[in-house]
Amino acid sequence: MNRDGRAALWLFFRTLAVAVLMLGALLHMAPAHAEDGYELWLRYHALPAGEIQRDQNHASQLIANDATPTRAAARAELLRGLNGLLGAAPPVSDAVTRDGAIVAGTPASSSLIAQLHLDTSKLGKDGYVIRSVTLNGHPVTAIVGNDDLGVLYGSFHFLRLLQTEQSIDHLDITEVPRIELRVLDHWDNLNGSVERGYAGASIWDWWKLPDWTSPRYTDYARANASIGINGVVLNNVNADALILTPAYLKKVAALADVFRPYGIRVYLSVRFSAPIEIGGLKTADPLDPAVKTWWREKTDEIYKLVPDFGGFLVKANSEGQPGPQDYKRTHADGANLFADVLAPHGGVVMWRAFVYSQNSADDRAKQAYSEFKPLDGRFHANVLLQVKNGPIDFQPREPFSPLFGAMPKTPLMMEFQITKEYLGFATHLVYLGPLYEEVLSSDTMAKGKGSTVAKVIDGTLDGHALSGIAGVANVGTDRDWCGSDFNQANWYVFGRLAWNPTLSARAIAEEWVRMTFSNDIAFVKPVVDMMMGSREAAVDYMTPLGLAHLMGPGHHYGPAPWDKSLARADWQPPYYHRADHLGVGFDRTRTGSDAADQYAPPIAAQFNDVKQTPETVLLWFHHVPWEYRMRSGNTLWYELVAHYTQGVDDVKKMRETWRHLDGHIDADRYRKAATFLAIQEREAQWWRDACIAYFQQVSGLPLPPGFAPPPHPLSYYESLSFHYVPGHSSW
Ligand code: BDP
Repeated sequence: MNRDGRAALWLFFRTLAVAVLMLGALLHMAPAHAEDGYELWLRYHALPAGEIQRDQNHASQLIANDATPTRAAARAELLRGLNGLLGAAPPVSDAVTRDGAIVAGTPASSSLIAQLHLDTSKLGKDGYVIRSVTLNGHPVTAIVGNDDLGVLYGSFHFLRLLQTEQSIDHLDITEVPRIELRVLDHWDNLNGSVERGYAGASIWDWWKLPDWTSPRYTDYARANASIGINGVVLNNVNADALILTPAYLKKVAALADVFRPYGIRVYLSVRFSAPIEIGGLKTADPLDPAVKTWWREKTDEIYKLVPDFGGFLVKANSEGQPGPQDYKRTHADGANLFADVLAPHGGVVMWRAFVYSQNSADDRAKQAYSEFKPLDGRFHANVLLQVKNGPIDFQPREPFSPLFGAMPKTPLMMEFQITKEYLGFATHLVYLGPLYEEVLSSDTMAKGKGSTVAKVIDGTLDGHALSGIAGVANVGTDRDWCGSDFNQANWYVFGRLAWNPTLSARAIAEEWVRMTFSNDIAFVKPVVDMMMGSREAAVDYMTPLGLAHLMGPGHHYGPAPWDKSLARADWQPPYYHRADHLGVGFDRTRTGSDAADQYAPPIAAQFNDVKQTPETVLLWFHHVPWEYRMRSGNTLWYELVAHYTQGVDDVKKMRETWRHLDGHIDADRYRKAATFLAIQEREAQWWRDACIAYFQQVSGLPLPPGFAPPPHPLSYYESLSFHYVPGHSSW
């Protein structure tokens, strides 16, 4: 090739390179992907110009060393957040040379922070201070932890202030979590399915682990750390013993390595009979020396791979799972077996109180209390008893479990469900903040007035140092993580309440809306109102006035108050509603199952008396005649129909609210929520119509005037059947 030819070729390649660079720059400027919800509430999009100007005065430089993985994570998050929110990340430096610097660290790791002489001794491992101070003659914002993790949590808090357009002048914030173990329970199976999961498959790609650790695991850890979640149970409570085999433990260790910088410990659900299934033993008797040795060695093996392993979660003698009672031992014997092998390593046992037996004729709502209350004081120090919020099973509304307040010698851990197994799956917009708040603020009266469930579980009522709260995760492989953008709010509110169970569900909803969608008050206000009303709407169109467990058999989709197809009586809706031509509801008073007397005397007195029982749980505790006069003066039958109808009307209003908000946010997320609300309205209507058709047939009463009759006969609703319902593939 001659000189001209070479020059032409060079010119061609140079032009090509420039074009590629320009295209690259253009692509870089465009959002990496559509608004698909992947960013969750950590959506660091540019703030309005005025806010940027204001905040930039407090972000002129960043002094934060990255000498440990956790501090590196904090620094990276601050840079990422500031870059996104303010359009540019501040320069990182070692010294404060300008007004408006951000200084993040611990007294031990930063001489600048040490100069502040803050008392960090009460912050523990997780607490932090964010304060506007003067350093080297410059006004700066200090984000201070006693430990690296506090710095990370404080960094997320600081970014949240920016995201929600709070003032960051004159900050003086001190935060210490009230509950020690703040855990997400994944009901994920090793085959990739998720029990009661409605957001795709399990995010754990067991097959490719330990070699491949998806970047998604890091984003998951960031999301958890941003709301203070510090523990993750990786696998389903209906556990597969294989998780304890060496091959899987290596995979578990790889996940633990990803989570460690974010302060997240891993835990495993274990199968009680694992010594038989993978250990070659003939028994899993908790008092058998060989069984004890097996668990000791297995636990030691786990800690070699995962030195900060959190411990075990155990579902035993519940719904067919093996347990200590198979060997005529107690739940305490079973829990203590694990406690003893975990104790030398600092691990804990989270032993579930969700037990009920098909052999017991007693009211299912009473069984957990009957089983565990007598064992109070028999558990070793590192056992937490994990109790579902209600006495039965994550229903749209239940009274709080009578175990709260009844076992003062045992740390009780709350178990909430974040995934909406009983609340319309992924597509119904049901914000669970009000449900969690209602339970946490319930007064057990165990030690007089003010003995709230929150105080039981944060350990303050009975003076327990160990405290915990768990939420059954709603996370899967869907791009939006949770099956819908609004479901993300349930993950968020769980974490925020786990940090501080006295926060308000409304305030948390507002934070979340601002971070996830928009700070525009014309959007924030109606959306927060809609979220706050959504749980009551679902209660109304599914199970009003204290009804429970009316859903379809096994898969739990849709209404089926008539269904008797499952073998166990206590899996059949009629067991729960007890409707007959005289009335409806489960008599749990002294004339019935006497479950009400499991509560502290003042509460028991209230629940035993039909007149004093809140109407929200009326039919939970009483079998009430259809013609019974409610507080409104209307009959029970009228109120039941009215509530069902109200639920549907509320969803219609939610759709209307959303319709008016078109244009306030990106089209993709707007459209998805709009479509899901349409599904919700259709299904709410179906719940209402099917339940009214059923109860009308049982009561023999005409529909009260003014209410639309169900469009189909009862036989139509009864004939509907569903296949491949999500969340129900594994058993
Ligand atoms: C029920 C679920 C079932 C769980 C069980 C549990 O339907 O899938 O295994 O709770 O919590 O609500 O163990």
